[in-house]
Amino acid sequence: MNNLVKITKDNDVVIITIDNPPVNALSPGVPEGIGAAIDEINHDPTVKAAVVIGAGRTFVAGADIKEFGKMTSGGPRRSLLPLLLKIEDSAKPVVMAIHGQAFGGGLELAMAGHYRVASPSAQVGQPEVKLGIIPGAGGTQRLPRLVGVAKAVEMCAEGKPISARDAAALGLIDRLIDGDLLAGAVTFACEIAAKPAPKTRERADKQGTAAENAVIFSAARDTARKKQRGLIAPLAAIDAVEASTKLPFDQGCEAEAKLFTECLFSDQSKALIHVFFGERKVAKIPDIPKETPVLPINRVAVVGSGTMGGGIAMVFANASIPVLLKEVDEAALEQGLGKIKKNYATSVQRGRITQTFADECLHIITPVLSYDAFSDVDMVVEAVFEGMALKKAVFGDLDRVCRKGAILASNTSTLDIDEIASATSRPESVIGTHFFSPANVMRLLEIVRGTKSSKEVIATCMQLSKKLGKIGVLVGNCRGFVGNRMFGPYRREAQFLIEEGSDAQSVDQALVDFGNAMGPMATGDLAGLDVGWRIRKEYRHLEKPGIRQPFAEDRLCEMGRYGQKTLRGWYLYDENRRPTPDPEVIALVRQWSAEAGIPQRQISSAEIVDRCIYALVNEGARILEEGYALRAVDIDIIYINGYGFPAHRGGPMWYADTMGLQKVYERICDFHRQHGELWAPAPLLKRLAQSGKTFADFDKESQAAPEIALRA
Ligand code: T1G
Repeated sequence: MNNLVKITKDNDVVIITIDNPPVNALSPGVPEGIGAAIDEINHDPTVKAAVVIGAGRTFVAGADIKEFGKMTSGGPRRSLLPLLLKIEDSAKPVVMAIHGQAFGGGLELAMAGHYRVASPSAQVGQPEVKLGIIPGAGGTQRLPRLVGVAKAVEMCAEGKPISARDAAALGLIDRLIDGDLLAGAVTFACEIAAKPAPKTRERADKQGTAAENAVIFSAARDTARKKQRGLIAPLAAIDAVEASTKLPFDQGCEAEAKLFTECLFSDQSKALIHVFFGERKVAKIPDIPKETPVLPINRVAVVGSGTMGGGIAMVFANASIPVLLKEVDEAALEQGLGKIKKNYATSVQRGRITQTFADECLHIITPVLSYDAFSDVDMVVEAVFEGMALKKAVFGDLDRVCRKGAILASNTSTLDIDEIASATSRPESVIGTHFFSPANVMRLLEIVRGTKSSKEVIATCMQLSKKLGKIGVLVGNCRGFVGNRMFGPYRREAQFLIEEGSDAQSVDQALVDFGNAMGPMATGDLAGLDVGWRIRKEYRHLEKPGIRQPFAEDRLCEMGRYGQKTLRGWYLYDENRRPTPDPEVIALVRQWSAEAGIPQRQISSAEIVDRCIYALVNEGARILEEGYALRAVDIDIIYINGYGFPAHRGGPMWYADTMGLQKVYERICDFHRQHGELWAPAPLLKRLAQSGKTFADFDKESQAAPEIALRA
């Protein structure tokens, strides 16, 4: 054994404890320790059975994901298969005791055991497809033998975990243990010690018939192609499970290993592993140490019950944090509450939440028309109309009514946090918490650091974001922060392309084919074209004279075509908001472009993708250089979780790295020559490209900003 795997004895039952914090990943040394322990129990005649359990908060969360990078850059392929066979062939029965998570290699380890017991709160799953890979240690071969083909293909292709209770109902878990898991597992081990130990790989009662399985696999492939559009791993997982129904176990494992390796070396897997670690990296703020004290957030208030305010109130209620929801009058409050109730009812109807949960959430949302109860709250999130004067008035009120130390946050999507803070006597308690619509759905939360925002307030909001089920990313207080600042050039290029001869549907289709959840024109119609129009009008005075700006969308707004909310925008919408291209808009844009003397031409999908995506990359490089984002990976996580950028491409900055920065830089220089000043290459991009480096190098070489830049 080693210090990662310990052996103790409880009479004639050996307890093998895996102790590799924080999640007992199967890092080098752990499989070796388990193997040595199995050898020991088989050489000790006094041992009747063994229990394998995880120390700390969980069983085994899988293979060590950090090891994959070594394997794909020439390191040895580490296989768990021999260890799992050794366990399964052990002369002494092995009981796996699961709490927390048995994910990936953790579940594969558990299935090599002869029996499995679990705490009711435990979860089991094969989430490998979320990393762009598939189970690589017999998971696609043992799982169907335990739970049947249909459930196994769903678990391996979709990657969603199931509860221990559901696993017990399926026969994957042999007993649920309330209370002391170890004691219960030892008792169970004593009960089965004298019985023949079933080997999972020899089970055949759940394999199904060829005809039944053909229907299952065909349906699974159709679902994967629809719900996981463009992804390699889900289809590979289905192939591997199918091999389990057609090949003997050993050959099935060989087929799985081949498919696993193909996925592991794919760009998609490298991108998804980048995202996995990136979603955890963004929580690390260089100048705010982990031990920074955080403030208690037990009661909050939201000002404004519009779409955003209502959604934000739901976010807190969903996290069991009581929330006051304030409006200016009864009618507005009723409308806001009505929308919240409707949202919960829809989620219940779709089976996403239970009615009990919805009732509990609604019970802790308290509608109010005054600030009377605001003296008790620990934090307020302002979500009123996007106008500076109104926001400053609200913050002046909040400064007056809230207790000292309460956090005053604005949900503004572009306005200056420092100017908002100037309306209070407590700028150190003011911060931006920019939720993304719909707030109760989108995972991203941009946390906007004001010049005077205190480290405690920042640390509190970063920790709170995880409690709210959000991915909190700290950004600087430049106009549009990070996400929206980049979204401007992205949608600007989309509009230019339409004015130069393309059309809304072609632009949107090119980006949906690239992998985006939605195209830029449909996104504008969804959010409301008037939102951007109002901001452009507010900042018109900042536009450099002589620099070409898009005009078609402003014209549509002047015609009252705001998008879905008016059933007409770039597209026409029926009563169910289904879009169809609008020949009138196509004709109007052609006419307007001719009047503006813009030469018309056929535009390829490749150019559409390059113009829109590289506009993101170029602006992202500027933001990095100015220090308004800490790392390139922060920008990737923002775009994946807030703007529907395809995770299997890793985010805009990672995508640029995979395309090669020299090639991206040269393409941007082309656009600079063709389309002028707006395409001037970002200096950081030029430097990295010309030195053969990547944005990942920028992050690694700690060139990343030591702290978020503060507005000059
Ligand atoms: N490998 C390495 N590090 C891991 C890890 C893993 N499998 N899982 C978590 N970590 C790190 C994580 O980066 C973070 O580090 C810390 O642990 C806490 O994680 C062979 C090929 C288990 C539900 O995909 O889903 O097995 O930031 O913040 O919110 O066929 O971690 O502190 O430095 O997420 O409590 C399959 C991935 C692998 C599970 C816990 N397994 N992990 O969530 O903590 S592939 C997975 C999770 C595989 C086999 C295949 C979650 C969690 P740091 P955390 P959490």
